Amino acid sequence: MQTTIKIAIQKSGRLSDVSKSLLKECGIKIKNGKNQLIAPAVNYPANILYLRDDDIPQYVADGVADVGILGQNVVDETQAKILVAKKLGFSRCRLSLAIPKSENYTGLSFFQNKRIATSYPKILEKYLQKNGIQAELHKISGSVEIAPNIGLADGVCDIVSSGSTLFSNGLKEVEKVMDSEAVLVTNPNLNPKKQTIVDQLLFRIESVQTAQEFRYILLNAPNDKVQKITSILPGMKSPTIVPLVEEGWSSLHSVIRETDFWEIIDQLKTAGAEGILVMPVEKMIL
Ligand code: PRT
Ligand code: ZN
Repeated sequence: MQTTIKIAIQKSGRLSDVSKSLLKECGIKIKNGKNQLIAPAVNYPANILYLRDDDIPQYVADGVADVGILGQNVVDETQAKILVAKKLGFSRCRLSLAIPKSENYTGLSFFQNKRIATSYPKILEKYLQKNGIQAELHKISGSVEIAPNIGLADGVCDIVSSGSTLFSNGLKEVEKVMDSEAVLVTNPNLNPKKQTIVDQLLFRIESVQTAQEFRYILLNAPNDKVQKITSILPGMKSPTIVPLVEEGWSSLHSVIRETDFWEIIDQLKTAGAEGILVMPVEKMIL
């Protein structure tokens, strides 16, 4: 019988669509039935399990799922025995302490003997302990930001992205407890056959991630400018140079880092480049 792996992703929420897109970019097509708990991949030896993100660590630790995609914040809070195999670079956020705007913040000692509402009591407890602060933690599973307004807490420890939720609830961010992003986790005791499939998945993810950093660039230039332009292009190797039908002109093709592009564009134009086209790269294997 063919070995398959189970990949757990969030059923609905912030990570749901991005996780599905990542699998799609890795060439994994999911046979989707609405409201299914589990769906097979059509062209890959995997089944997709749709779960609440908080349940993913335990499912992966127990081996019910082999792989999971979820936030590092949830991994750390659940403390399940799983391995973080890859940072995925999306759904970036931070877990922060915040207090009412009107309060004068004097440093972490502000929280000494105070009440803090949070959905992340384990991470917070560890953080406060490390910093020698004793506080009363109130575990709340949703709408943590309203706790100070209703007199339930003196401060909160919650996920922050743009900061607008804190702001609109009259709170200010005062300390960052941790940075977080989506990660791919695996069961630590995968059998060799499953490990091979997981390694293949990780390889595909790397190719997608690498491609996102690069752009394919095409430009035209008079032949006497080609050497100068080539020296400006920080390509992976030397660019491909193809003669144009128009006498004395060439087309240069290369791959550059997205971050380099804006820095060299003016230099390329000054050096005589024309008709510059920049395109996304879908997959890239270095
Ligand atoms: O139903 P289920 O349990 O599966 O989902 P959930 O409601 O627990 O999680 P969900 O979908 O809200 O978030 C999933 C993951 O996305 C989190 O565990 C984080 O890793 C990541 N993430 C990224 C965020 C945010 N950004 C985020 N902004 N998770 C939550 N928020 C919330 C935050 O709790 C606060 O209420 O958004 C608000 C703050 O956002 P700003 O932009 O106003 O600062
Ligand atoms: Zn959740």
